Amino acid sequence: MTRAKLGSHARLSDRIAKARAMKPSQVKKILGGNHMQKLEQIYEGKAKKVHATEDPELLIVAYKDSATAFDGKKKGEIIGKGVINNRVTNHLMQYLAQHGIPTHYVEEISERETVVKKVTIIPLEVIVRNIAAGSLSKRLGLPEGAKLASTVLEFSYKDDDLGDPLVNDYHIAALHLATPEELAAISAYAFQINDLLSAYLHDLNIELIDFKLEFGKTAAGQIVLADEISPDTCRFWDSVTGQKLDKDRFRFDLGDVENAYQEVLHRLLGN
Ligand code: ADP
Ligand code: AIR
Ligand code: ASP
Repeated sequence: MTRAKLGSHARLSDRIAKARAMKPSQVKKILGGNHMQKLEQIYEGKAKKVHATEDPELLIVAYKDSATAFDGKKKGEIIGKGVINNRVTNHLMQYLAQHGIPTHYVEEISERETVVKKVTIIPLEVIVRNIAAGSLSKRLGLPEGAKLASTVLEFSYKDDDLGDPLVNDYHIAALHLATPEELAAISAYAFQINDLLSAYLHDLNIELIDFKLEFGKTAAGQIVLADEISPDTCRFWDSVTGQKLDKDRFRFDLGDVENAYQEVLHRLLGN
């Protein structure tokens, strides 16, 4: 059997396994090769559009090239970003799923579009930091690049109008943003994701400096990793040169933005 044949068989069995976990209507669509129909747009955010599908439990997210920073105050475009962030996110979500992290990922249906499980987003930005940078450096006067003695976990209330303010466990409880049980599960997943991604990326000569996650609750009540994991939502530094391979190049006008995103895709997927 040729390599190409083996590859296509592997992909088919993956799809069958995925379909087995689904409802009959979903199985039919996936095995039949008919991708989920994109219905009306239900939301347009700063980086993605979200569409309904004929299945009330599934959505299609479509990644845009638009880029924003500083709560939308800085706006621009990073050509090809939508394609790269879609592919990078899906690759990393599948890696995490293989290592026991539940995610919203279902199926990539085009270079910019992915079917995901519809969740109720927990309105928290879950931020994990290994090295001081960005707002942590500013807030605590730590030089960018300073190694933190232990991993820092932060939560911000996801609200652009308020500037995504930092909140702690007490705010989260008082505002009913998440229950203590949900917060414990989210925190445990965040540390596990940090360990898995840091090790995986280190082998590709990428240092995972910090990143932002979002979690949501499925119709069945399961907490899953949602949204995206990409150069828009992580700080990636080249392990050897220290070069920034992420959205800081756009935020601070460092140039070579498209190349940096392309380089991350290349290291992860070889193309
Ligand atoms: P923003 O809303 O911050 O501008 P995006 O442009 O990335 O961000 O829009 C995507 C939106 O979809 C975000 O608000 C995100 O919380 C939400 N989202 C991500 N994954 C899911 C999901 N599986 N189900 C429902 N909403 C999701
Ligand atoms: N982040 C936070 N809000 C939106 C995003 N994308 C990510 C940044 C960075 C981390 O969270 O991309 O990787 C910490 O950001 P900051 O600005 O708080 O230092
Ligand atoms: N994603 C946020 C924004 O678009 C924060 C950032 O990435 O700097 O403003």
